[in-house]
Amino acid sequence: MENEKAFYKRLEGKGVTRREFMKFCTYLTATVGLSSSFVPKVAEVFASPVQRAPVIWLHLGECTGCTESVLRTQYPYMDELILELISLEYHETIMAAAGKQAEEQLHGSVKKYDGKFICVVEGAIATKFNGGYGKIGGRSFLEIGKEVCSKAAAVICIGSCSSFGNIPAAAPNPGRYKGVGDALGIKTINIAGCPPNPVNFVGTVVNYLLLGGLPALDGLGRPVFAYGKTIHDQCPRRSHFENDEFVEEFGSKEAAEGYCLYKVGCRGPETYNNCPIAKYNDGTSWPVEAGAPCIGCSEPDFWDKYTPFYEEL
Ligand code: FSX
Ligand code: SF4
Ligand code: F3S
Repeated sequence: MENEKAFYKRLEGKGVTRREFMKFCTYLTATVGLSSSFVPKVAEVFASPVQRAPVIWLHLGECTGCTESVLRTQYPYMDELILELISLEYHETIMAAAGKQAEEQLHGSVKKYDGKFICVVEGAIATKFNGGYGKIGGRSFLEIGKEVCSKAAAVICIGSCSSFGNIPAAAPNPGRYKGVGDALGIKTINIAGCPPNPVNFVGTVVNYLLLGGLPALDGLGRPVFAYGKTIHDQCPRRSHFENDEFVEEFGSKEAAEGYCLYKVGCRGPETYNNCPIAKYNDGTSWPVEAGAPCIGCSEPDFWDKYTPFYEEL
């Protein structure tokens, strides 16, 4: 109770009312596919957590867009996410330590939380020449991944690079980059997308803390609550598709009228993600709503498979 009071006070100090926070919890509960009776329990996970899961976040072959995406989680603010929900032990983009000190922090936290931490991996792993195409502090991504992931309670791949290889693995792929599961031969939870929606990451962690386990996954390791349906099946432009009302050119009258983007390359019919429902930037918009076709960023090999973009395949 005391903890809870202190939590709401901290939120207030950041200009977030209890009502706004509850609104976020309702959105999060619905996104992870739980009934509304779970809303108070989801709020409790943030407000008075029984345990804060230790998290070690690795950056391998990637662009840091996934971290940028998570940093834009409006509720909970990133510092709340770090301090209230998880105990972030290592994260190169936002940690103060650098160089030798950072290396020590990584080794120290792996040792301290052996078998108990969640390893979040951002980025793919180079496998050619024993991993020689990607290194940090003299050690290859392959070596770091093997060591850290083997000691984790669970490995969450954030983004399509760690999930499936993605852009680092796009042809001709000289470093023979692969997704983490593939490179290390392990099972991972894949929060696909380039970048993924932060709510799907937060939802997966909340599911873990609330229900003591991981959410149901599809055949590609993606949580079904987020990747169970295609973009096309949830798209507000779907009636235009059915009525043969297509945009043939960007900037046209049809584009202004919000017609279907299939003929300008929309891959929504074969892409599994919850963008039309969850949206980005705190529910502001998503590619198709902004007039851009879906380029299939949450599907394996999307870069090779779906280019050239903006053309009907
Ligand atoms: Fe990959 Fe994430 Fe795309 Fe970038 O790091 S999923 S290139 S948005 O940032 O890994
Ligand atoms: Fe399907 Fe894309 Fe058309 Fe939406 S815009 S209906 S996802 S093809
Ligand atoms: Fe990616 Fe398509 Fe959503 S490009 S962000 S899956 S609309």
